Amino acid sequence: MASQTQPPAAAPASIDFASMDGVDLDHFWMPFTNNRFFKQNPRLFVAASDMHYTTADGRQVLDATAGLWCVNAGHGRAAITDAVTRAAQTLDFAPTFQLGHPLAFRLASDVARIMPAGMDRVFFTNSGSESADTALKMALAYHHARGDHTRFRLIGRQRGYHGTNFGGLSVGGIGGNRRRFVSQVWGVDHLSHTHGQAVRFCRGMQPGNGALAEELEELVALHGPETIAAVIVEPVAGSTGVLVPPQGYLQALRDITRKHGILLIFDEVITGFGRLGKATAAEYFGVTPDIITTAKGLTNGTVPMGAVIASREVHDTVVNGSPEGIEFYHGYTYSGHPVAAAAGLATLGLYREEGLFENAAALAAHWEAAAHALADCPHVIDVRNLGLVAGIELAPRDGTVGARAMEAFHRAFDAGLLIRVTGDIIALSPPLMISAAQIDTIFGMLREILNDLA
Ligand code: PXG
Ligand code: PLP
Repeated sequence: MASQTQPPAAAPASIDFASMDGVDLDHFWMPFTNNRFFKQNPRLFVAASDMHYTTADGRQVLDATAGLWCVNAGHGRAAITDAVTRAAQTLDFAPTFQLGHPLAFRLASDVARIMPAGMDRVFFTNSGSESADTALKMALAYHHARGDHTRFRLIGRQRGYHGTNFGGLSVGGIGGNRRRFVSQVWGVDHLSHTHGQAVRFCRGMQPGNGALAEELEELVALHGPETIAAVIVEPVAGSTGVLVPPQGYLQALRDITRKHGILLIFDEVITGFGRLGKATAAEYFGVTPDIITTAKGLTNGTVPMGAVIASREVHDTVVNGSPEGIEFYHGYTYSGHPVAAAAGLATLGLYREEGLFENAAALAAHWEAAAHALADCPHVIDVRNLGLVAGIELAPRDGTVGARAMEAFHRAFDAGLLIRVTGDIIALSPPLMISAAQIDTIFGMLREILNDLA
């Protein structure tokens, strides 16, 4: 009956932020969640600091996933929370449609500074999903501004994840996310994912496989280059289980797209901001796309924000090639929100001052060795890694894909370790402030969990 009658609302000033007292689980329809299971078996965090969460029952949980791949500088960093507080007190909100405020411009400059050469025009969004849709629309606007009116096709990849809005969903390659939503963007096609003939237990990059990128030539031949606007890929696919590209693959995509006048978009929502030990995967792989999408690590997850970084060429074509007036009919109420921009400025400052990208790079070899040491554990059928990312694939239980990994997830949580699972793959991506000792703790705990798992 409690769900029928609304409880009296608490006065916000009286809320104890770290308390579950009086919390009703009924009203919040949770995203990507088995709501019925969760509400019977709630697992809740009430606080976080550096590498650890505190659970509602007062336990410490070591964060091996940087929240959801976003808390790259570690939790509760005072430099960021202080900046957020001061920004909210100074300028709670200001429009960026035909108006502006200093923080959005400052952050755009700071982002541009760490992007590949020539990529220095920054459009703000509120999430990775919005970044993906913004990038796709930017590509269409670019061709339109050039008078290339027939380029409308968008090419994604199987097992790609570009968020859940209609554009990103359409170029995305996860059947379960797409099938129920029939009205998708028209004219989309997909490349094969890069995990087809992947070498199992491969350390770092997969061996070269030019044929995979050559598939793009086949799509170009099929559809005609004059119909293709853009190709969007994650440099390393994250959500579908850490799929590391073959040597030379991204450069081959770059060469083929350039040859045919197609824009190349790297979705760096996960790989951006130090995950591979560099500011971007573009820098890590030495391949410069035309557009980069980011979110997550931009603000350390503290305030929602994303950014789409366009090359000077893409920006100038759209802005200078449009009639007088608004050049790009696109934007969000909260594009460049002052509180989010303050979080971004403080976050990028922390990355610089603490050398967090360099820390990730320095620990990558230790991380790789610790991950691959699990190769002899029961159920493990593959281990893959790059930078501070690892995927540990388990054999599925008969007939119940995902059940074994989900049990590992619950056991890990109860033992004090936060991991991510997708299907039967465990995906790990700790805050970049992690130490070698904490890496050993993560993989030591995982070994015990896997040894105990049926
Ligand atoms: N692109 C990529 C490459 C992503 O990884 C998005 C776009 C969408 O971002 P938003 O902010 O709209 O969620 C993502 C998000 C997981 C997991 O468990 C991954 C994401 C989000 C939630 C969970 O792997 N990636
Ligand atoms: N729906 C309505 C009715 C709106 O007025 C707006 C923005 O003004 C939106 C959706 C889009 O919201 P946002 O700009 O936060 O994405």
